[in-house]
Amino acid sequence: MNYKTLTLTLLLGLGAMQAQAEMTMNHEGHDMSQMEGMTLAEAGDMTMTRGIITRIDGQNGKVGIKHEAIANLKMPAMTMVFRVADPALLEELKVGDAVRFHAENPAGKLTVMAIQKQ
Ligand SMILES: [Cu+2]
Repeated sequence: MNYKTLTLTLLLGLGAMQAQAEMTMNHEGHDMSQMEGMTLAEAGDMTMTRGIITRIDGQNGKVGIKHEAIANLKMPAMTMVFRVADPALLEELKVGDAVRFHAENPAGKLTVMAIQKQ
């Protein structure tokens, strides 16, 4: 076995292991996706997405955002309502504001963790 073949074999082996790990995770359901989210947050993944505020409901801790694609959630661009981690995040904002925000999906509830005016 020459060096190139060995490298290729190793890469294929890694790919198979990764695919297997992903399949295992899919079987775990919600608990696992929650843990994944926490791991990403701990790793400092604060992917910011741009959007426009369409609705503010401070009392219920909700905000409507017309958002661009959210890379860390693999979500396409759309207009939707998010929960906010802390209603205080909405204090400085009003409908029509252009913002940058970071959203996560703990326990299947899409939540804005951080938001700021652009
Ligand atoms: Cu969305």
